[in-house]
Amino acid sequence: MAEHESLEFGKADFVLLDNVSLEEFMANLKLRFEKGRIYTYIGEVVVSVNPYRAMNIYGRDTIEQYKGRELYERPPHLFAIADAAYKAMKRRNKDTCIVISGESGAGKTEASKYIMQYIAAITNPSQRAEVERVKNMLLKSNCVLEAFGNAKTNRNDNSSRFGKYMDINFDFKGDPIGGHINNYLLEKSRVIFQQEGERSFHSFYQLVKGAPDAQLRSLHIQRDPTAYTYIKVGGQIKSSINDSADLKAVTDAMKVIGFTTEEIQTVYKILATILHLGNLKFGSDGDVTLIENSKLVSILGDLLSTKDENVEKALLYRTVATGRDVIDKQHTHQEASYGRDALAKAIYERLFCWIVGRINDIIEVKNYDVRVHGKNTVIGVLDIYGFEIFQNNSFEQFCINYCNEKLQQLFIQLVLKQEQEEYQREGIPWKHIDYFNNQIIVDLVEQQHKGIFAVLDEACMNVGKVTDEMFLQALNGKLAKHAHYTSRKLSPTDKNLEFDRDFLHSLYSVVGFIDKNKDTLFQDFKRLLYNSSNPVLKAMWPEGKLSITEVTKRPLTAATLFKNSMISLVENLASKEPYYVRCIKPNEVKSPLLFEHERCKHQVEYLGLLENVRVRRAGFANRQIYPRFLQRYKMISEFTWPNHDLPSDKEAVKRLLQGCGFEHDVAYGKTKVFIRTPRTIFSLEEQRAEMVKRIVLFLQKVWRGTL
Ligand code: AOV
Ligand code: MG
Repeated sequence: MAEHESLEFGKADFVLLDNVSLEEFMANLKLRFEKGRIYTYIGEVVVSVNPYRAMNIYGRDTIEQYKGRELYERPPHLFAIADAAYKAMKRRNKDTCIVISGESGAGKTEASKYIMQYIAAITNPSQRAEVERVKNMLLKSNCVLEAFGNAKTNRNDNSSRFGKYMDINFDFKGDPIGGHINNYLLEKSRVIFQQEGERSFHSFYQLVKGAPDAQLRSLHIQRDPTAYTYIKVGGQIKSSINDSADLKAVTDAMKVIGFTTEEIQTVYKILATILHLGNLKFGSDGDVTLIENSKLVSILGDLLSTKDENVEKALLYRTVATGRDVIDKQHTHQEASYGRDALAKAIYERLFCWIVGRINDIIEVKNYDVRVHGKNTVIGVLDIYGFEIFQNNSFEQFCINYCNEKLQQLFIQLVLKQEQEEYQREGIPWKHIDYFNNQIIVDLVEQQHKGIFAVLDEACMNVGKVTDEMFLQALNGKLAKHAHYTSRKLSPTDKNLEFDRDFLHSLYSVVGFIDKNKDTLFQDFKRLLYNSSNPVLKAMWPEGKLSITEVTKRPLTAATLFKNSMISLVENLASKEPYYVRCIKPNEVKSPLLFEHERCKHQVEYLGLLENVRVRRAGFANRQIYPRFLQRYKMISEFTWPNHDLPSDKEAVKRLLQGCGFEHDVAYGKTKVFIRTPRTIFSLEEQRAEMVKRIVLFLQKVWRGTL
């Protein structure tokens, strides 16, 4: 129960609802949104509704209000969760994590930034320079990663097109001393293609619109984004974002983090390379494939610090080993275009991973001796791409949505697990609760041999031409009987994977699945980049060192890599004490006023929020450690006010609750009192408010001398 919250703003915690029904849940959510209360609890979970307007609730004064407080003492807020995760980490030496989920545009990335700002603000009271430096770099890294990893989509103007998990390391004093970022599957297909109304990654527009003239000249780039095929496919160059101002912020952030001038220049050369690649056209002369605009070849040679003829050769030929012979095989027109696009995607992805790697090199914990300084603990913050469904959904949406389903699975498992463990720890009996376990959906995708990814990998492994249709046919054969797979019959125009449950809520076109999963990049390109005389570029492509005859091992497919990274992410999260933020997107039109009932209801359902409330209520709605409980309510009992003389705080709490007639509604754990129904909390709060009023009146009279 939060302080200063009146019922005019609805219930601050969904466990306090009179009846746990979807209608009541929605009514409370709506009321709070309309009253500008965007956060509501379910126990220790924060439900957040995107306000789509600037809120004056993240400033220094608000931070001070939440610092060191317990969850129920203040109105629900992200800061309270951040503080809870921080306190658990500091007091109990536990690694914790904050998992932020919700669909695309629901407010995850914004939430993760506020959480990081909060942690930065409450730590390092002694202003140690080294800690300040680390904090600054952690905060600045967001700006760089967003420039290269976010883009305007039809659902969100600043949509994360990669998953991000950031560990912040703390020393024994609870001050940040470093961090580490894991990034997950960047949606690299966006480099060459965007759906209508969308943009490529912000970084390209920032460069073209914001770079100084001299820099653009040296990159042979015109100040006109529409001149570049790759970044104009979506027809949406403008956005609500100020690209040129952002370029400055990003470049400054890179400098602060510690990127060298040479590294920053190389980053922009790579962006320019991609823009030029997109304009490269192939033609044919009889059987011979040609580059039509050969001027671009020398620009590419210049940008990549390599000879023009090497660039041309890598674009038009492929070196193949046949037995002992090595021959140059010319690409067809189609192969050359495929190779060019694959190169553009690969160098952008590699650039992105390299940027993350460089940030990690710089922010990793250094000179920390556990023997001297004690255990270094971690808070992890997960901000992943949210669930999304577009008109046309492909391999990327399939991976993104699988990832969301996996996190949902973890949520269900951990929230229950956490409850059960707490009851066990405190010595209180626990009654098992049934819940929908979506493991069956996760298995459908990731199971060995039988899952969709396994079938896809098998199709990709086949020598000879395997088409997307053949893959779909194989799926239909293997999964026809699966309860949640309802793929349509094959027809030339209908190449869809279909599922009946919410996450996979929709249709995915299998077109491109095979290609995207194989993710082939001709070796010739790797060698080209490795042989660049630009050392930064060379360092990004170490595998180009291998000669043609040495390259034999088949690389893992995109789906397998993603699946493995998701499995290890989930293992990592499960090993920490989790805190959850569940974000809801109130409408499709980014309006601060509109609460679209059906949309919100749908999200509440697939996030399993009602189940969450039920689980929480089936046990105990509220729990507090004894000293805290006394501190708050001691004035309502003569046995405890102003101080008690009982042997322990636990005994004092018992006495207080007996006196109020709540004995039947509570259980006494080892360190905490557990209160079953919200009504009891209400009543305690009312009595407290009444007593506080009386005490204030009494004191006023004393001061005025009228007593
Ligand atoms: P997402 O991270 O959940 O989507 P964002 O955090 O990018 O969503 O939020 C989308 C937009 O909503 C932001 O750019 C803001 O304009 C607005 N917004 C979100 N939270 C707040 C807030 N607390 N206060 C004010 N405005 C907010 V995605 O990355 O697409 O899954 O993949
Ligand atoms: Mg995001």
